Amino acid sequence: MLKKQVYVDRASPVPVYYQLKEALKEQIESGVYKPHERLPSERELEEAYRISRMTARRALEELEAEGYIYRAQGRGSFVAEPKIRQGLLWLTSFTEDMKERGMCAGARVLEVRVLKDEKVARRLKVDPDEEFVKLQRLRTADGEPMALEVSFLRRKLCPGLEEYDFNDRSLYKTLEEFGLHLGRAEQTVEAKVADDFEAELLGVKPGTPLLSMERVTYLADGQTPIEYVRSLYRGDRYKLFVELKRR
Ligand code: 16G
Repeated sequence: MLKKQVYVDRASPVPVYYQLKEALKEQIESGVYKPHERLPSERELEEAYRISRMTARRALEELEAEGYIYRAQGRGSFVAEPKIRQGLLWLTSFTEDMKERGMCAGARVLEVRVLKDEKVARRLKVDPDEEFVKLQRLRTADGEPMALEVSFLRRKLCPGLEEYDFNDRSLYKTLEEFGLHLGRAEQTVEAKVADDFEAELLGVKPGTPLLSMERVTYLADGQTPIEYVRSLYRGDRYKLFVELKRR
């Protein structure tokens, strides 16, 4: 199962497990090992590189935590599907993003509620007494959990939104049906690790890296806020892409 020997430099200040991990990562990215193909076992790595079992295990454990491989009890380590590359330029919906990739977007509604929320009002710079429709969903792609999302919509702009069944309906499409045309959004991205609740819903181990995104969306006039969203995307399945131009 060892396809190509990698060079491990014992004299290097870079730990051996790290060198091995980076080398295997490179082999996965360059297609030496294809998605769902089995990787060398801990024992095979141990023998091939004359390293300790612990060193081999650590390299594989970290590759798993970073989303490059998945491990099946008693069967070994396998190459994971490549990460989904998410562009940051356009204001798109999860449904549109998935459709573009030929995947089927799905949702499991966890909570729908009408409420007031001071923090959200502050984020949207609206009256603290305003009502929001809170919508919490687990988002799936071809049935696989991808993101956990909680959105707050200004109810007075879309009264009755809470009546819709968002298990099989796009939020952005529904807003368009209300005549609310979205124009732009402000978004931040930061790193987070999955806690027990998030991990369970997303089907990952607690501690898995997540991309935490916060978005405030405005209507086509560019200044009327409509939505505040917190999205937690699986860091082992997603990477962000943005094109930069030299100033
Ligand atoms: C995306 C958006 C979220 C929006 C949702 C609508 C990010 C970080 N978040 O997940 O703000 O509410 O799409 O999706 O991109 P829908 O129209 O498929 O329901």
